[in-house]
Amino acid sequence: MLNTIIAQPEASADTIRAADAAHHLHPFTNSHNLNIKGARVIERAKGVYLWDSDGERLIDGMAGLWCVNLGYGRQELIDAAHNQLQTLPYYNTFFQTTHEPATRLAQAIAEVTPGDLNHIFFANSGSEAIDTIIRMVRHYWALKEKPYRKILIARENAYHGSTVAGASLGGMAGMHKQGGPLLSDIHRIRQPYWYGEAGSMSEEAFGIACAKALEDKILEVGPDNVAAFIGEPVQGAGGVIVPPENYWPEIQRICRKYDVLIASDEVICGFGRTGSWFGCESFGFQPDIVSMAKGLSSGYLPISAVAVGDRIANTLIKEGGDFNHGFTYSGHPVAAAVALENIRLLREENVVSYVANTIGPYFQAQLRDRLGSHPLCGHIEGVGLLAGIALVKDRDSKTFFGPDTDVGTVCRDHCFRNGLIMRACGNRMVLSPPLVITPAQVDEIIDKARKCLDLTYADVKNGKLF
Ligand code: PXG
Repeated sequence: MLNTIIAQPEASADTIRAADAAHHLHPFTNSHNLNIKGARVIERAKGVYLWDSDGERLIDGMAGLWCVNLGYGRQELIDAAHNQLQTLPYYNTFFQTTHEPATRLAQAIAEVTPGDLNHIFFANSGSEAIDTIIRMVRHYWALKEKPYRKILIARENAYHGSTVAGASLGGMAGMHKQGGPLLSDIHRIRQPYWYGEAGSMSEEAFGIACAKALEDKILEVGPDNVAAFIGEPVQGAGGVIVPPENYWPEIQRICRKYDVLIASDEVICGFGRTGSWFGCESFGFQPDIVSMAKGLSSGYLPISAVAVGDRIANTLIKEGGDFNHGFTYSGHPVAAAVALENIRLLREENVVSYVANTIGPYFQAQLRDRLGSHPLCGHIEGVGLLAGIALVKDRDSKTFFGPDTDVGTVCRDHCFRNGLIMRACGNRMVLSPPLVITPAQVDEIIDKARKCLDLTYADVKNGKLF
């Protein structure tokens, strides 16, 4: 049997689907429902397009899962992996050893990150980077003889990964219900979701109120018990929630006041997504520690990193002795070589300024001009090449769909059938296309999105959703 499985050079889509249903458990998926309808088999990709086993072309409005920033099929990234595989496919960095790809990548990340984020720890996924941050900041405070500074403050509707630590830190109710108990010493404050939660408050007043929630929480648990505050500059999986402009500077002021470290989770926002190298630059704050993954290698190979500022790093290095933490594949040479080439291409092709000055503004303007008045569309927010669209029952009275109305999933399925990947986060539709997308391709996404919003609206009107 194993021979047949391995030797099967070109399995038919049906064979793949059958094996998938029998043996493959998908992440964040109702496997029972998926197995009944069968998974769509994606065969190949180029630029911003994917092709399935029926030869249907899809435009990828999500850059995979917010990660394929340079688009698919970049020969330079393929060559970087190929060359590194031939020279040194694996070696670890535990045994008093290092290698060129990991060290050069650390140097390059130190260069592109803002401020004094000069020291880089490697892992393989965003979740592992988040675990690393938790262990590192608590260890830092222990070294500073304040072991009681253990509490991490995060936000409702934040996403920080799917390991026990990531799920605990994140604010996703559905995740908290499964696989507990969660990690202790984690507290959460409200999210800065102006359109959904501000009532009649102005953006400015709401930004201050949401930051004030942090100060209240710090005072509630005791400033001397707090290790760090962590947030995504823009919440991604939470539905692309862009905070009011004054939010992050105010958060920074409060953290500095109580000597609380700031951790920026840049797994989605990093590497150009918001029009700056890192989201914290777009939102006006300087973190003490940063997690990054996804766009670090444009998703071509799994790699993540934690960039550590001088304050924490100097203590760890000078006073910490062994840091008892790490992964077999920390700084994997092939993944590191690809990430380094990815950074080189981002720089050489001026991708970040293309997002900031050309394609980001075009994308944001077209979304608002062409979808903003759609009857289902309550509000559009976004920055750079990130956007979230709130689907509402009634625009004028700002009536949201109830939690049992899966309008987002219905819209997503229409998109999927009509050649567009647009993701639903609850009843918010989100877009995060490759950073190299052209204006004509943006138009194509918006044409398709408009059509699918119409189809979804027709379903709503026909009572199909209730
Ligand atoms: N932090 C943030 C901000 C993320 O977006 C992670 C950490 C965890 O990364 P890993 O590599 O461990 O998955 C993420 C990941 C979605 C979705 O449904 C988003 C993510 C992962 C899976 C699904 O939008 N983001």
